[in-house]
Amino acid sequence: MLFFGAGLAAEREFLNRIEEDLSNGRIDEISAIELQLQAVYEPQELPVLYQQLAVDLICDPTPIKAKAKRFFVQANDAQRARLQRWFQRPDSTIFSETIVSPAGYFKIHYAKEGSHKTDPEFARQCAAIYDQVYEYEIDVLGYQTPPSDNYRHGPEYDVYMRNISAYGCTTEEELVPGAGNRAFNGFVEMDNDFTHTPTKGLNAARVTAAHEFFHLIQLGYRGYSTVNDNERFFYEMSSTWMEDVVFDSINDYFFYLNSFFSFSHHAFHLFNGNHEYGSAIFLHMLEKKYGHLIVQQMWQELRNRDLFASLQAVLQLKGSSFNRELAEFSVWNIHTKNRADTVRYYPEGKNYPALQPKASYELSDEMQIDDQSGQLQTATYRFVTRIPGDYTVQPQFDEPSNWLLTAVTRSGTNNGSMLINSGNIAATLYDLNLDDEVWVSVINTRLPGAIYQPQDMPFTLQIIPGVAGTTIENKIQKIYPNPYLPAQHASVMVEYSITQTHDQVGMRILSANGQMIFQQQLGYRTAGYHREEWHGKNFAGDQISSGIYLVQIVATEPLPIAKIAVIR
Ligand SMILES: [Ca+2]
Ligand SMILES: [Ca+2]
Ligand SMILES: [Zn+2]
Repeated sequence: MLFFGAGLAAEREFLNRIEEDLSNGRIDEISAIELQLQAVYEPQELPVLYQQLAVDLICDPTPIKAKAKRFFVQANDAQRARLQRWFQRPDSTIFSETIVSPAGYFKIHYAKEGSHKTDPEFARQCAAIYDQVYEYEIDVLGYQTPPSDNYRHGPEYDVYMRNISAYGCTTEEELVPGAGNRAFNGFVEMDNDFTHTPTKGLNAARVTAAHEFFHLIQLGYRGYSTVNDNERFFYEMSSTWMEDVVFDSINDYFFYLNSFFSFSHHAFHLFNGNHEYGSAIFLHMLEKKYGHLIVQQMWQELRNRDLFASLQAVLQLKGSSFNRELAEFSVWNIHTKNRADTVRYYPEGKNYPALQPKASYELSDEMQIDDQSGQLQTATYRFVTRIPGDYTVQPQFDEPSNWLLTAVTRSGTNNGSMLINSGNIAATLYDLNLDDEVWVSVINTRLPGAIYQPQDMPFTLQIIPGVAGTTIENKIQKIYPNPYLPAQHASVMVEYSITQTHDQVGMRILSANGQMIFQQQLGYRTAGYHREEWHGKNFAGDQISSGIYLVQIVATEPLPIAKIAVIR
């Protein structure tokens, strides 16, 4: 059997075959999970059909185990028994040797002989590495210590050095009582020699320790079995980010970036064994803009909210929003390799691959792009100017408040200017010279549901030479449902358009006689179309009574008032 490094994304024979068999109904979800865990732990036991394939390096089966937990309930007895064995600690008669780390935080378990055999000196060095990681993530960065494992094999956190076709894995064990019923404890396994990983030896052990110990920390905030399929990527995104925070010079995460920058239209939350690691650069972007504590704040929020609500809550406190950062992410991702700007964008961006656009075009004449995108997908197009002059990019979206558009113009060594619009507002590109480059990204900001199921929505981009105006008003476009029946409707949606970008847009609800009963600061909103949610409650958090209410959006200037009827 052949093992390929994670950097060779084209060689995803094994995972691709599983995906294919799953979509054809040849195997079910539970079998797919079993096959992936088998590939990590006992590849020799795989069915012959799969053994013949080049089995990919599954970097970390932690999220596969998270998915397995969700399927426990619907598995039959035999399946459940087979899945359950991946959640048990390794056999201590095999992993019989132990070393307690110098600072006493960890106990390393390893085998003296057999297929899991570990060099005792390597195990000793790993023990010291785990202490170093603990001191950085807990003492320097300030994360809360992972919950105790209730003295299993002593008070230390347990790390098992095991021959696996992965870097490492963190397994969720027991619910910690009294922590909102979401915190868990667990244990860590990691490879016994790191000869098959792109980064080898002690450096691989270092990034793995930083990554897996951060998974243990995460479980203390929110166990991975309590999130849905579309939130699980964040565990990998943040653990991969953490590798580079603790060990800046190792850069194992570079190996995931080839795939990330080749498939730039993949959804932000895509979980395919590669993308969720590459997307760690989203957190490197946020770290550079707001400091490293922003990631910790997100984990704190995750104790009480779902993922996207947590991201939104934290970014709103910074005067930003998840949508805005998603739009800026598309701009940062253009500035890598030869286009890198380490002052304004990624500090290590010179080492990142160049983004592959979804398509490339020449700017000369009027043209139209018809395309489509699913939830949280970004479509990036590259244009090269053949006839100098001004150009207008006119987007057409059916639901304008679900879309953002960014445009970056670059000429020669000039990094150019960036523009973020939302909805059907035209982007005007002034004064392009011969061979100037323009990058336009179209971002679908609709949030996904609980299950990965992209629904493509069509859109068009018209490129028109010259400066074309778009007429847009300061106006509340639509309030729905109207009338609003609190017994039936969870909330009210307010759709509006604004002609200018504003740092602090607000929403007010007034009674029919003009008394303000509710107000919310919404933060930064771009010129264009937006949609806000109101839960039908007043300042005190009580449901309001029946009657006519006035809705007001305040941007650079107050928008004309719109009415809503509430019927209880
Ligand atoms: Ca223990
Ligand atoms: Ca680095
Ligand atoms: Zn992981």
